[in-house]
Amino acid sequence: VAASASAATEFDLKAYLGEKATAVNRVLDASIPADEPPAALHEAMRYALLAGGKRVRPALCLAACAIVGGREAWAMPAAAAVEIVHTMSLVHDDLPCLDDDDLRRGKPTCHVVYGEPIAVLAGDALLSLSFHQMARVDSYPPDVDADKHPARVVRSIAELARCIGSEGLVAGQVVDLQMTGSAEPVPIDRLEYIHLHKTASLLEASVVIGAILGGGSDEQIERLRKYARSIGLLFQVIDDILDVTKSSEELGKTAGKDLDLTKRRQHHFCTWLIISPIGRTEFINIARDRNCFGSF
Ligand code: GRG
Repeated sequence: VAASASAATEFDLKAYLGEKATAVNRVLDASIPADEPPAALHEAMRYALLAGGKRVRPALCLAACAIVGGREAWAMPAAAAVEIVHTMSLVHDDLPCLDDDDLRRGKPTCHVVYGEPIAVLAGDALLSLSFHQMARVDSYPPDVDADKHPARVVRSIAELARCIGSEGLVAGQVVDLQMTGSAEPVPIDRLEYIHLHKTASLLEASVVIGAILGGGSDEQIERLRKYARSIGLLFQVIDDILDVTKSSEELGKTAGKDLDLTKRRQHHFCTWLIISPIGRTEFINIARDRNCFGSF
């Protein structure tokens, strides 16, 4: 117990994420041709995909694969795929018709650099690329179980498609959009729906796919799904808190956008109080300075 406790405290998350990001970035870099036509499209795709980002979803995918006893290489194409989907969702989210943002990952957004039509199409092509990346047989590592791996890949593709479609990520974005125009308070269950779909469902897919490709049992997969949904929810709550407590320079994107809805702010504030006493004073002071509480 002592040995495992000390191993647990010695785990360096930052180093782990850095190591996985480097490995995934290599695959991402190789996934889009740098100099094949149509140049503008490929340039825009590479610009969005290789612009940075923490690569949390691929790291979760690889970790889930390893935790059920698989080799990380078995999940590497899928790890790249979930990051590609995430990136395309950011490209589309930043468009003038949605969030209309001009800063992402510390750089001008895709549509600011390449124009709106190319940014839309780059997002489309990235979505297609993500499934290609997972499905192509030449991406299968040589040491996979040839009998079981193809079925695991198909199951993973179905999982990803479900988690990002009209029952997942896109659904969350639509409900978020509908709430944005509303003057009514956002009920907490509606807010949770948005977070679970818009953010948690891709994290869920990342973890579940990693576990499937690692050869996890159904029980292991479902337990990891539960874990992923929980951290997905927490991830979005923290993301919203950082939106208030950090500057645009620190975030690499426009700060203060997500808390613009007065009523939604109140829920975020309550959630913050519930989940984390750390930095509470700092949060309150900053939020008060920026007049974030509205009628709270
Ligand atoms: C997926 C088919 C399909 C369409 C996209 C526009 C849209 C539909 C969805 C928007 C989803 C969205 C922007 C969710 C926000 C999720 C979130 C918390 C992003 C920040 O993630 P980080 O912190 O960012 O991992 P980095 O830049 O580090 O990757």
